[in-house]
Amino acid sequence: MMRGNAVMHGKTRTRSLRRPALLVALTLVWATMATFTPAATAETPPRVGIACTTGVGGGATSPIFNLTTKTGYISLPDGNTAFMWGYSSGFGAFQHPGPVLCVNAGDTVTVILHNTLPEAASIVFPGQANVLANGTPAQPQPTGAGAITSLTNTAAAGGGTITYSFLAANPGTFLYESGTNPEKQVRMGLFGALIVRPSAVPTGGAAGSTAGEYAYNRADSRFNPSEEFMVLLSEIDPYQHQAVEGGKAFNMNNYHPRYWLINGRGFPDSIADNGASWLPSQPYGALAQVGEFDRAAATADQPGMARYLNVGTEDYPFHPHGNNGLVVGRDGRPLEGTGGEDLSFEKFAINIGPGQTWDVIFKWYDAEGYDPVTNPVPVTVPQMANQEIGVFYSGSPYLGTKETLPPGIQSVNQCGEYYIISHNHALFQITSWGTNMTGPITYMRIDPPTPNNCG
Ligand SMILES: [Cu+2]
Repeated sequence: MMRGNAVMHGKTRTRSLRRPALLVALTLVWATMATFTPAATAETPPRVGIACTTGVGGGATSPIFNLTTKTGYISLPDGNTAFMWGYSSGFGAFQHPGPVLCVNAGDTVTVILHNTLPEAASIVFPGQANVLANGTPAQPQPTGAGAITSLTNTAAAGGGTITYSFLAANPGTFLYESGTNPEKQVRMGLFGALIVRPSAVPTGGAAGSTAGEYAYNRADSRFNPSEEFMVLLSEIDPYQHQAVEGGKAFNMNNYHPRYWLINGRGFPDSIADNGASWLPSQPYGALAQVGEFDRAAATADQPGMARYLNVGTEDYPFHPHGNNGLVVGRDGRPLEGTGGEDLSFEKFAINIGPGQTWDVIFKWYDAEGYDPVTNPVPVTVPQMANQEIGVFYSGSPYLGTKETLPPGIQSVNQCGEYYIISHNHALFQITSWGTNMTGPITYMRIDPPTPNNCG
């Protein structure tokens, strides 16, 4: 499988992935790795896409979030589990990663941290200026001997509380994470995403549009809010987690990640719905489900949007197959010149470094307009008997078309939709302690134009 993967990657760099024939190959090969069955019931959060947690109290522009540190376990693709620390939403059960905090630019955000851990803990908000802790400027905590114990003020062990507040001045995608022993606490799971949306439609924005349709205060950062996705990348060294669970010291010189996750899940759990019942502490799926972009309706149809975050210690060369993306922002700042010039750029692989965030707008459209009658695929599609058929394959290379599959073949394809893999391109990072083709892998699912039978 590793060899096949490498071969396929050679092709992805030199050939258009909009070609259904290649899609067939991708779907067939990759989909055979999964045995996932989509959940049948809708969840309160959106079934796919970003599941925001919004603040309560404090008024419309002063959201308040309560976060509580908790311990718990997550499921990993090789059948293992990992002991974790996490920020829970409110006073709720342990979850990994922490809740996705969604606010608007101009909001005064209050985050109250309740710490149940056996050591002091904290939160830093990279990208936010003038953070207050209990009403005074947050600052590193000195030992008095020339060292610091924390990058910011802490909540004491075993029940301490601290209140952070800041003005969310700029739209963008940000991390929040522990500033206390981060080499331990962040690795253990004390992190999450903070999304700041524009407070108003940007100058030059489309009539009838809303502020939430824009990534930044730029009219050219518009996207379809129903096609907004999070790609939060992280890593786990199970020996570190075992040591913490047992109350033992861990020598960071021995740190060696063995698991890599996307939104706190490995593949194939990564493509399960938000709130999937068998992942009670891993609420966030990573399936990017989009419709075919309608190029004929450019003023009405908007692209999708993926917010990438790297909370690990290594570069993650993540890349969605299928198309280039347009990088419109990094680290919570729009890519623009001092005069507001558009400095966005197209990119295939999203080479995201530790601590970075990237905002990427993307489209998928059937560039060749393949049609079984008027414009058939110009290669011979192998007979069914010569195909290795994955569980996501529709039986046809044509979007929106389903064909009868051979007896005994189980298919979860609903309506002739396509699935394109999106994954970390560092192949050692898409493993789970040696179990290959797991880790930070997900799919982009492309639904045929409406009306369709996707249900
Ligand atoms: Cu790839």
